[in-house]
Amino acid sequence: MWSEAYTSTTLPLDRQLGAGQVDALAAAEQYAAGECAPGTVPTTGWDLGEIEIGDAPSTYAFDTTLSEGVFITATLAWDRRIMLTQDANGDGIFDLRDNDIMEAAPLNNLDINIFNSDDELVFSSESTIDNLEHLYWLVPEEDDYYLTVAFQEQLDTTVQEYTLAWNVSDPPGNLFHPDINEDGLVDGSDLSFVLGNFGPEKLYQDAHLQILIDSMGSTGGQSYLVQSIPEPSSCMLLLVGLVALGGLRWKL
Ligand SMILES: [Ca+2]
Ligand SMILES: [Ca+2]
Ligand SMILES: [Ca+2]
Ligand SMILES: [Ca+2]
Repeated sequence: MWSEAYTSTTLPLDRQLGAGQVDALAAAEQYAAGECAPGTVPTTGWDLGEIEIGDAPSTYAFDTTLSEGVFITATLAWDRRIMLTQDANGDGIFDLRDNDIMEAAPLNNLDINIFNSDDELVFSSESTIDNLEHLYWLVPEEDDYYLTVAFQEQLDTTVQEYTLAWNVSDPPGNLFHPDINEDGLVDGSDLSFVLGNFGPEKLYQDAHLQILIDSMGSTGGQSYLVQSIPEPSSCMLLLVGLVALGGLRWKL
């Protein structure tokens, strides 16, 4: 699907699709993992839930011990209420030609927190101004972790519906073995193969070339993890869909 932002030099983000790129397969896998109520949850899942001001935070505890080096991704989103405050013809509908006015309610403030098995806060996403929280966190040591959704500050309704999506994943990237032809020596033949498939959209980029140059003359027995940039779009796409399904509450 092409985004109008893709061909425009003056529109940075698409009005519907944001960055204009989504990993639809990852979003489908995230959605297929299913809705989970607070409590013990699998390492991939989501919840359309609600929390009332004064409630204890909603807790989502992973059903397995997480290894050092994996990543926790979590995204939390909730609606902003929009009110029609000036309605010239009184039809309850926003009419541009009548100069009707819509105003946004202030945003309740929800946060995501991550705790370890000693109930110590180890990471969080705690924006004070957005109706979105997102975190991507490298687990520093093996432990049993849990996420919470906290109703931090009430600025609108006393009950706030939200959507939380999470997953636990291996480090991004792939393993690169510099002795490409597997003849037991990293040399010019490996280098020429990399250079022949080098560049944007090609098999090898700067990181591969650097590893190969650093390994020249070695037996090339080692593999290296080549990092790629994390992509939060699957959680984001899911949340956009779920918030829409949950029903935007337009108070007219
Ligand atoms: Ca639910
Ligand atoms: Ca109107
Ligand atoms: Ca917040
Ligand atoms: Ca070789």
